[in-house]
Amino acid sequence: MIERTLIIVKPDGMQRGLANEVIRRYEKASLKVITKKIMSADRALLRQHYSAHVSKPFYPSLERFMMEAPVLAFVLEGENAIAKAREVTGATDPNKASKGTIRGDLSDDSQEKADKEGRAIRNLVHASGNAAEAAIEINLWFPELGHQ
Ligand code: FUP
Repeated sequence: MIERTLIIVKPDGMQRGLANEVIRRYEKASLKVITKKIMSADRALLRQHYSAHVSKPFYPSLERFMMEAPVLAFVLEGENAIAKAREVTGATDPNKASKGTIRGDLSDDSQEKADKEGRAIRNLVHASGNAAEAAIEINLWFPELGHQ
């Protein structure tokens, strides 16, 4: 099935100049960038985007991290785009992410280090988790596209 999914290059990826490398990796997996924009996420947007996590202890540090620098948000389209993008992205904890994935190859951070230092995991990218989340997130970050 042709699907769309939302990717965000987080502040660590932007600060390290990895946006083009990240896009290249999804494109290599036959996913196409439909639209993209650099923007500064504000609190209201992040609270909606991370609505499942707002009440968790790590949320304030996650919000701080996501507001550290502008991010690059983009929509990918392609066959099984949601699962394929998650594969290319790798596991949430970069220390557990496989080689060949964005997080496994390009991030040295880990959940353990982040917890010890009381901060969010710097794992370079966000990729929508499933079809319902993808639809909500695309609408949230790209309302100009109209309902998916
Ligand atoms: P993911 O689906 O990979 O984005 O991961 P989750 O939805 O589980 O978590 C959302 C974000 O919160 C992740 F990118 C990392 C961050 N996080 C932390 O910083 N610390 C934690 O203890 C758990 C999650």
